[in-house]
Amino acid sequence: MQAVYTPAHLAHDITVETFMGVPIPANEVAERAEKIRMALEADGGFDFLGPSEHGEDPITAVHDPGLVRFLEVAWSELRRQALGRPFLTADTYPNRNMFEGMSPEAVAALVREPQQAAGRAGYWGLDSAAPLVAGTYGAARAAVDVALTTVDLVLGGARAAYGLCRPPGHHSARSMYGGYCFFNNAAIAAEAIVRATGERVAILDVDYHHGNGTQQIFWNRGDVRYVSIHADPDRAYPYFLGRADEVGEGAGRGENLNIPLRGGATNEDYLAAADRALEAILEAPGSVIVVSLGFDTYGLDPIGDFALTTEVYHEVGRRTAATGRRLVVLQEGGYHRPSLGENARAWLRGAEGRDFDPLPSTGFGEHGVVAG
Ligand code: SP5
Ligand code: ZN
Repeated sequence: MQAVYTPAHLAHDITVETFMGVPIPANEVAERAEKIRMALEADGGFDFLGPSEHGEDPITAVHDPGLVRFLEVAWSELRRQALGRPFLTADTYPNRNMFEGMSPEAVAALVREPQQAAGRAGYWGLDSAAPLVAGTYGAARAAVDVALTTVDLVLGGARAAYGLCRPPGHHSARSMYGGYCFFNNAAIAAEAIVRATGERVAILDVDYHHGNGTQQIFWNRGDVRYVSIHADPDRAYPYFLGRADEVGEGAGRGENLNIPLRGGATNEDYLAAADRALEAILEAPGSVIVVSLGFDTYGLDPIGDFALTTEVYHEVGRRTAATGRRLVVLQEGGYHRPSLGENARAWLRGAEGRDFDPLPSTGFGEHGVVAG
């Protein structure tokens, strides 16, 4: 299988994030993508290529140009304020209750993007856990190019191709970044496929978290079906979207399927959910599935609470490919670094109909090899 990768992600070199106001070691670190690259290289069955530049138009096809401009200048704006911060997060977010009693028209007319970086980050941002550093914009642009190059491979005839996107994308909405995500790589890819083929596209999101950004972007669209398996937002980020009764509106009514799972969800629970998800995808026409691939569903993931093991990734990859649709597989989350490479290898080998044997040389170190 062809895999698209660029070292440009290394410039998004974050070390610290904040969780409930407290600095903690960052989860979404550069080592994640390097672990995956090294495991796929060791496998020998993956051909790597770099992304080609696709410019800004495919980004503004799904994102507000104001978000793009903010992300481009946010770091220099912060520098101008000379606060000496290692990364940018917001001071104040516009909680919707700030505007209670005001009409939507009044809010649109009166509420504006502020000038200072701490306010602008609140205007465009979802949460305080998505640190922005000097190299973030370049890395996020490169991740979009990785996604679009993966699309090119599949539209050029590949049955499946993998884009090692970093930073990830699925929490990023039309006019909002957050959740370690800046541009929505999967949504940009899906939109590019719709525009290139005129076909309907399905997105299968198997990251542990609900892809609120992807859901928002296609909420009222009849041409992109979004299907997501994730932790119930009653207990997990992004908390305010991801419930089963969110089905889309207008032309998009019935095109959004959320499958929230309980804490401790097992391989068996997961495969049942995956079958439901794939069935829903096959109910609508189309020849391509964009997969938002996350491994934060893994049993040892530091921010997830599912109980999955490596072999379920091989099986979900296999079942997804068995739909007969072509696959644009794009990396989202997954934060247990010792297992990321093996889990990616398992999923992608499954998607190619190949068997999976764990590589002893990439066992899980101090955690021991986790048996299925
Ligand atoms: C792409 C992706 O997976 N984004 C995830 C964003 C999650 N942001 C909130 C992280 C909260 C970290 N919580 C640590 C508590 C561990 N019990
Ligand atoms: Zn996630």
